[in-house]
Parts: sequence; C-alpha cells; structure tokens
Amino acid sequence: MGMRAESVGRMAERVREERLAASQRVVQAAVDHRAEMLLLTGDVFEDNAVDRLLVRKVGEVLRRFPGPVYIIPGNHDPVSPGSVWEHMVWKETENITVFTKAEPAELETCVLFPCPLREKYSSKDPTAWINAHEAAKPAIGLAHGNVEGVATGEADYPIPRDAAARRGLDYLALGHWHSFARYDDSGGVCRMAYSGTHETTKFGERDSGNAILVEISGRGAPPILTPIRTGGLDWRTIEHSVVQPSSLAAVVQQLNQVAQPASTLARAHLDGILFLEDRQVLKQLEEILTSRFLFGASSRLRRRSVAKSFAVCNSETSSPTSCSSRLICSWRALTSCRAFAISSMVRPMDSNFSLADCSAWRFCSNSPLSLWKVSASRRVSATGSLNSLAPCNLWRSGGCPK
Ligand SMILES: [Mn+2]
Repeated sequence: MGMRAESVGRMAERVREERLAASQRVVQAAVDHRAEMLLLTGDVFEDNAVDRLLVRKVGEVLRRFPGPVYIIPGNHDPVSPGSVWEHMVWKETENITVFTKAEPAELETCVLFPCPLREKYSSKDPTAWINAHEAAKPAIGLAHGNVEGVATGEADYPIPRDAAARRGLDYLALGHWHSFARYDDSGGVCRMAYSGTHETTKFGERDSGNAILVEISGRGAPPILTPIRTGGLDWRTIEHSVVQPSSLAAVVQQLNQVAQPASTLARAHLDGILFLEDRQVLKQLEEILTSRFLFGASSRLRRRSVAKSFAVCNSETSSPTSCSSRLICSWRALTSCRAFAISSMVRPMDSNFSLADCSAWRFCSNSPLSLWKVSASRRVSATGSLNSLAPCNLWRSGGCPK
C-alpha cells in the first residue's frame, strides 16, 4: 500500500486506489469463506513514510473483518521508531494485533509464531527462533523473507525450504514475494506458502493478486490451500520477436483479444527488425495500446528504442555492416532497447569477449542478420559486462561506450 507506481505514469493513482479496493476484497473473501482469522505477513505498506491518512484507511478496511487480524511488519515497513505501526488506528482497532516481538501467541484454537522484522535487510533467518515441536494445538508461523532457492544475492532474510518441518509448524504463512508459491514436502503436503500480493504490483509477475484460504483441521493434519483471486487489474506483457516481415499483425490480434482492456495495463516488448511493411502496423499497435487500454507501455518505452535500434536495420539502409556500426554508436540506445542487430561479419566471439560472461545475451541464427538480444540490459551494465564488451571489434568500430 502506498507504492508510487511511477512506471505507469498518470495511471499511478488508479493503481494505488485499486490496491485499497483489493484489500476490501481480501476482507470480503475472508468473510465469505468464514475464515477464523486474517494473517498479514509483512509489507502491508510500501515504506514507513507513507501518508498517514492511508494508514488509517487500511486500518478501517481491516476493522471490517469480524474476526481477529494478525499482522507482522515486513522489510518495507519494519518495526522502528516512527514506523507506521505507531499510528493510533492500530490501538483504536480492537480486532487488529500488530506483532512487534518474536514470541509465541497462544490463542484458543492455535498457537501463532510471529516473526516481525526490525530492519530492511538481514542475512538472518527470521524463523530460526521458532520451536513448535511440542505444541499441542496447530502451530502457525508468520514470516517475511526469501525462501532459499530464490536467491537474490542480497541479505534478504533467508528462510529454509523446509522451515515448517524444521520448526515443528503445521503451517508457515510467508510474505515478501509477489506471486503465489507453495512448497510441498516429499509427501506432497504443503506446510508453507506465499500468498503473493493481494493486487499485482508490477509487470512480469507470474501469479500475483491472490489471497490464500488455509484450512487446518487439527495438529498435524495436512493444510488445505485454496488461492482466491483478489486482484482487480490485469498487468499483461506481450513479447514478440520480429524476424520476418508482416508478423506484427499477430501482436495486434493478440491485443484485440484482450477481454477487458479498460482494466488492463499492457506492455508490448518487441524486438527484432522493423521491416518497411510493418511500419503502419506498428503505428496501429501503439494506437491500440494508448487509446484502448488503461495503460499501454509500448509507445512510451518502445518507440524510441524501436526507432533507434530497428530503423537502422530495415531494408531501406544499405549493408548490414553499416547498420552494425551505426547501431553500436550509442550505449544509451542499447540500454533503452532490448534488441539490436549486427552484421554477421562482425562477431564479438572473434575477440576476447566471452559469451559465457554475460547470460543476458542470446544468439539468434534464424534472422536475416545475426540477431543479438539484450533481455536484461540493466543486469549487463551492473555486472560490469560493459567492460568485457569493450575490447571486441564490434565495439571498437563504433567508437563506443566506456
Ligand atoms: Mn518484503
């Protein structure tokens, strides 16, 4: 809640409103399914500086749930002096408990093991303190962190893949990742899962916009998990590689088939070569994106890169060689585009540049030219691969980036 959503420009406010509406849908789903309690596993808020009016609004939404609501602070909204958790609304609202300490809370039907976070980063497992092996009632953990195997390289609160079993928990409710993810044990029983965010946060999320209904009949019984859709907006990415003329029409057709464009944020990722015969279709595609959809990203993100990186390579220009040398003249153009073509005569492999250094690059041999794709340009520059590119012929010939 309270995220800036800068990537969607003037639609940011609409996106923020939808997140609050989605939290009402979470409460409604809990009521409809007669949930005994509602667990929020961290990062309710974007950060501890969000508008205090918003904090109150969220408290008011959660107050509408007739049962108890248990919250742990996450790494975005950790317990700290001046945090959102000091707001009056949490004290005024009797059904809400914000856990600020890692200690068991014995309830009538179960025991909760909350793992509130106190800082943004840590390399410690937040569930390490839990010992629920002797619990007589169903033991339920609430934790926020990064299940091992989804390594990000940051000190990101690692949680073992078998944390629930290790700590003796019947179920470990997880927060931090945006998409629904369950971790089954070898017997196919799921005792830990991420519900994911209740509303999609950004493009590219696999399965966000859900809450999970978790039913546990007793201590040791396998939990039954049912994901419930709570998201309102559809964030859709369409990817398309153009390697031959007239294939863009398929993308237009795909956009035309989207059932509810007014509540869809669409992003078209095109790479390849802009052929002369596709120019009109590209215009049409960008028009559809900007006029029909709640938000369309192709025109904003792609047109410039399309113009810079593709236009040079259409059949209008002379030889692939001249094309390649023009293309590589600007690192800026490369970082803002996802694809560019080079002449097959100029191969970076000839130099001491090793492809293995850089996983983000791909060789595509079925195009008229050799096509290289930067699928994560930011990662390229971050890992210093820019330097390893520099000595190769290709880069030198363009007199390019440093
Ligand atoms: Mn988080």
